[in-house]
Amino acid sequence: MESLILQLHDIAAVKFGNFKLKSGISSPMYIDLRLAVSYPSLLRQISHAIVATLPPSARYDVVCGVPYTALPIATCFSVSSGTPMVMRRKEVKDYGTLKAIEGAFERNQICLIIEDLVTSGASVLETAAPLRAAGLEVTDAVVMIDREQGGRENLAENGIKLHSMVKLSEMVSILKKKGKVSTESEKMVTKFLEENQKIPAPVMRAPPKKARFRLPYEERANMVKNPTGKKLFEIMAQKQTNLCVAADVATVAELLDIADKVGPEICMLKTHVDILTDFAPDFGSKLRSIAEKHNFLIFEDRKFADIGNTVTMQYEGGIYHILEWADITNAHIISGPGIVDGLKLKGLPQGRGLFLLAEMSSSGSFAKGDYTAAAVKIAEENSDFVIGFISVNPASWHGGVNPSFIHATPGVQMVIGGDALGQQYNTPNSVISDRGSDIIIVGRGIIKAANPAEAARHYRLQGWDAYLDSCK
Ligand code: 5BU
Repeated sequence: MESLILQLHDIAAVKFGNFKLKSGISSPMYIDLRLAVSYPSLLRQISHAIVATLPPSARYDVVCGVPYTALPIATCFSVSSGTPMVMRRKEVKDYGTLKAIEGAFERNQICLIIEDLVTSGASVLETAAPLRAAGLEVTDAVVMIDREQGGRENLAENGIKLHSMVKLSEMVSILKKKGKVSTESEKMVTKFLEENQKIPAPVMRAPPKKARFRLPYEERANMVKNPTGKKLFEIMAQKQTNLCVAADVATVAELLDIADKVGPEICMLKTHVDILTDFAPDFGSKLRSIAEKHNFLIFEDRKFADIGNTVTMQYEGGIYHILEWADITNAHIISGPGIVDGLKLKGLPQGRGLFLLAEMSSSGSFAKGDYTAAAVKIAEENSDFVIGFISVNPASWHGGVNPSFIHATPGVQMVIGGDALGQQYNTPNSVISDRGSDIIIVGRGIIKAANPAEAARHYRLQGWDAYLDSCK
């Protein structure tokens, strides 16, 4: 132990002076164990010392280091003790697997947390929360240095027993004994420890809400005021589909062909009418007759974004007359709630519905946080017309989701990935089951498939299975 502490002092991982800590308080001593990564033999000694610190009664199946400083220490411990390791992501990615904990483990296994230094215990608790949310049990944490500032007590209150290799006061006396610290510095550290005995316990973050136990679509149909929203839920339940195909093709003939082929599998067909090279005034009636034949709704992904007065004209007029043939359209809220008032003025008398863009699937989208919350507020205030949202991870929204709104999510393919222009893909299961959405919107995954009808069937089955699973 003495030799380890002296080595830490030699590499300047332990310093005396006047330092400002993360918590804001000034400390006469600073410990930076990140430096240890550059000294393999020291790292090895640390990991051995940690094993020796644990009482023989300590039980654990896996080990997890608190990122980042304790990661190499935990790795070293794992390798030398043969204990499997898991890793906690500091920031859970918006996309991809959305795993907070990486590695192979099973529910109810016990995870030992390894940390370099404990002050209030906040970092250990930040790591314990996602481990516990992932189903692991956390009962013990082992730390190299206990700063004796309430960490032990705070962790005990959260059911974690702290084992420390050395206490800060012991460390200082060892260094004093070896002539590495002046009497004055030692006194300052003692005084500091007396004055800062307890840093308040951090509030433990609740585990992320799982988008489980969703109400069946048919029950939610009864909660919707808007007739189109209600109809959409009913179609989904009747046809057992939560699939919307994005028919991004260049000509009317191709669009009508796709609509007819995938029609039996879908609840909604999404169009971008302004990409058709040969739009003609009878487009709407032709598409509507296919929609009636197969019982699906038409969603024109127009993404209105202007002021209320302008969007009334864009919705009803121009060459496309979207209002005439699209059951549903959508709008950004960038211009404020007036856009919904404008669209509602035209759409509501015809029983049309509106999705608000609360989030987008593209990388770097600005539609998040307060913006998403503002979309929810506008939707709540206009629930006679707004039927739901374009969203990507409603399960992560603060305050949960209102089951009377429908969530539709683009950026769906059978494998996680993206395209060269920022689109990001998740799987049907992750969109419905993990992210709590209701409808998967699939474009190229289906329309570029050799057999779009068959591809649509696969997507429908996957989306539907995920829905059934999340109702359990
Ligand atoms: P894809 O081929 O599956 O990537 O097509 C996705 C479709 O969804 C495409 O029509 C986009 O315009 C649309 N989309 C999207 O990808 N992301 C969004 O956030 C919104 C719409 Br809103």
